[in-house]
Amino acid sequence: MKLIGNYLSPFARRVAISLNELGIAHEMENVMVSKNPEAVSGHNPLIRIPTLILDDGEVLVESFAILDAIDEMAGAEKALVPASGADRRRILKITAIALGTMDKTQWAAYEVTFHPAEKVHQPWIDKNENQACGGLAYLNELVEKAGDGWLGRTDNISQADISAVVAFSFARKIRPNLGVEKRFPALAAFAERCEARETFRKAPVPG
Ligand SMILES: N[C@@H](CCC(=O)N[C@@H](CS)C(=O)NCC(=O)O)C(=O)O
Repeated sequence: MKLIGNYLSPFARRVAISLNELGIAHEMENVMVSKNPEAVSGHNPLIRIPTLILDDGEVLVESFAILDAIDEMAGAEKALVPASGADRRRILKITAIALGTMDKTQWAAYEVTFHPAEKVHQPWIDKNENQACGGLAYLNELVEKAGDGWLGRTDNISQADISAVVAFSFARKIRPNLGVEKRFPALAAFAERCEARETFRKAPVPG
């Protein structure tokens, strides 16, 4: 299968890391949508990444839907989100907060990327950054409670851990003004632990 995206995109990166954790072989087609929309437009009408092309040509879009599909392909034993019950709800909630954190971080960055300087609205950036920090604070507190364990209280890494770390590493990279390492030290340490895994190192945030 082929993943269209890039590792700066937290949405594409969480899919790539999840594929690695699930042991699903894939090839990465490195695409920056803003520079090369044609690489995506033929597959995804929204012209967004991640877009996953399966070996039989079927195309999957939207990271949450892709993650759900690859969990199903890997089977219940390996799946990164449990199939049912309180464990599933807990992990989906943490994952949703991590995903919202990615959204808010990206929107703060897009305000500058897609507007000329005189049209940038600083209160909108502040609002989004504040919400992103709310998400990171929640995740930081969970890490403190989890101690040496995983965020969703699972035996092995789950989607909650992957998405939380990807959200943190993305915010650290594209909003250096927020100083997230100092503000959320437990999450920073947890991210360092996860980023050292081979599955994360194979999908590195670009330098
Ligand atoms: N909710 C989507 C968000 C995907 C997304 O926003 N991707 C960005 C890259 S980080 C993109 O393709 N942006 C291009 C655009 O929306 O014009 C997901 O989780 O897959």
